[in-house]
Amino acid sequence: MSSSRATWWQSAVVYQIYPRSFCDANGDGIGDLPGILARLDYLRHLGVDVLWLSPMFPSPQDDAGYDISNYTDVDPVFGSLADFDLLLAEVHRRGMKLVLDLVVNHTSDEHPWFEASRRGRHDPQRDWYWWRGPRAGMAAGAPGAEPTNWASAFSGSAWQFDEASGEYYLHLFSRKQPDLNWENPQVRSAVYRMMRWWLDRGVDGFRMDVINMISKDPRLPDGIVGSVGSSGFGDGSPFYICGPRIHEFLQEMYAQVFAGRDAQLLTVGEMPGVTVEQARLFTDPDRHEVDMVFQFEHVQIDHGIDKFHPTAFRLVDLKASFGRWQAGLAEVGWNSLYWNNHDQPRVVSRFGDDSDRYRVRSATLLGTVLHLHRGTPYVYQGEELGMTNGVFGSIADFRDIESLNYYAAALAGEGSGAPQPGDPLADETAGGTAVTAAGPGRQPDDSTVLAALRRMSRDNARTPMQWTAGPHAGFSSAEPWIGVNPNHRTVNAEAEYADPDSVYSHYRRLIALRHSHPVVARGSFTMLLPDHEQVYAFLRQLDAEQWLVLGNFSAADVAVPLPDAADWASAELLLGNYPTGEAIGSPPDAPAPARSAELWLRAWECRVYRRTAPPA
Ligand code: TEU
Ligand code: CA
Repeated sequence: MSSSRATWWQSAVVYQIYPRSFCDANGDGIGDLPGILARLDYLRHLGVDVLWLSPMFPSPQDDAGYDISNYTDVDPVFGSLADFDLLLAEVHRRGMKLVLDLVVNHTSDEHPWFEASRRGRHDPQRDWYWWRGPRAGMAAGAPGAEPTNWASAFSGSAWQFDEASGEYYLHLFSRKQPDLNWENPQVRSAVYRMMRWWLDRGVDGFRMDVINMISKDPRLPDGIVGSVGSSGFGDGSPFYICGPRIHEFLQEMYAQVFAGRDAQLLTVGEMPGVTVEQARLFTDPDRHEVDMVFQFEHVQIDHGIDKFHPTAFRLVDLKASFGRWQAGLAEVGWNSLYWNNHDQPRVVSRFGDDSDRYRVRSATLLGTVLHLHRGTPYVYQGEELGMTNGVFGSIADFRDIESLNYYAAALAGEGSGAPQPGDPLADETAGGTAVTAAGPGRQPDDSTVLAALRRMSRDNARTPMQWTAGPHAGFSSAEPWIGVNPNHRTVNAEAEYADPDSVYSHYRRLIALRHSHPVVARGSFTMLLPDHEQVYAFLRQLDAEQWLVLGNFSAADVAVPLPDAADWASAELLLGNYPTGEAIGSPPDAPAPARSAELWLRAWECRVYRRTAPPA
């Protein structure tokens, strides 16, 4: 976070751990801190530099820990502070770092701060949250009397009526996640005190949850109706995404928490809806706000009216987005690079091909293309194994509040759950006839909504880590809190660890490339063939060293129409994802058209070439 040493994280790779699903050491079916401790050598061997721990703080677990009731302790389900201190010491002893999840846009409604605030209108901590009376001219508690028409991210209104005080409190996420009022300086200093407490304990930084939502427009205007799916609610995001005081708050946080600390720290802000221009301001090191942000463009590229109305994925759209972010933060600021986290479906199932034939190829292709962009890569647990989306039979198999609320709202005909005309999922489940696509208000049959959840639910990321082919995938000795993917019999760490052609071994090679070749961390980025529907191609260059990264996002052979293809075809091949033994260019079967080209790629193939840049 400080000037000259700011670059350490430019050649680092971060590994995200979702404690509930990583490794269960005490046999209660829920992952825990001693389980993470038991797997540190696996992570060290993978080569990652920083571990990001999703929340392990005391929480009623309404939103799987992102609803915190005590910021300076560990939830007993995950262990104790002593377990945490031992884990931190062992992470550091292995030369890695550990960053925590900072969830301060909201607390749990069981946090003492909120319990005080809801005691009554005159409680000294009332103003620590957003309380408002009913909409003018409306009776408190009456439908539509909410102070604004904003939707919650988890379906329904963003306001909860409190009978006792006759007022409403704001919750952009679940009812049990009331938003903190950052306009109140006491709130801010309480948060900074807590952050310093963890840094003093040796933590190496923070991933900051929806941190660009902490500044709201205090006028709390209504949002435009009809842009939040068809829920009838208004889109309040223009009034809380990157709000009026966001830069002031982040600079104050830097001054109060990070300034003057000589530890090599990392901060990454999760920022739904952030633009390239805003990200340049947030990540400009001279502005002392955050080191990097998580932007959402590429993980919303297949969203229709909402994430549960997914549309077909188009490579040119993905390249357009990545190309803009690479160019936009080339001179100032810095990109994070991620396909997966605990909120996104598994990328190999989403943008790749998770069939047995192409799972390994497409998983290694996706990893290669992402990791060789300019920015700091994040690996989400199981991504390094090519784990796929889960298997969910009925709604009973889901656990995620966003999915369960969406299902309930959809079946009640509320919100945008109701299938829309031409909605691919409606067609898919109704055997192609759009009979169920009857528009808003009509009860969809649950198979339509279930199909949407199977594809996009966050639970796809939260199935237990697959350590072995054995019972419960070696995650636990007991029945896990959420179903294990049956493909753990073949897709597991034990099988992949020593297999040179596994996804795991390929990720090790990718991470080693970033550690050993400065061009990966610091080289310039140039997108090639932006309009090609199948090929992802780009150059990285540092001084005279030039790398070409190629990826075929399809199962069909493809020629790579580059002007200097012949030269590249004879350049040094640094990395590929086809068995090293199989020579390129000697096709076993009848030549396909593509194969006559100087440079062509097989199904889901990726290649990385290196040469000395030809004189300009
Ligand atoms: O996620 C914020 C966020 O943008 C997601 O909730 C997103 O809206 C949703 O997943 C898209 O479907 C952060 C955390 O990563 C998430 O797990 C929490 O649920 C949320 O904040 C509230 O803390
Ligand atoms: Ca456990």
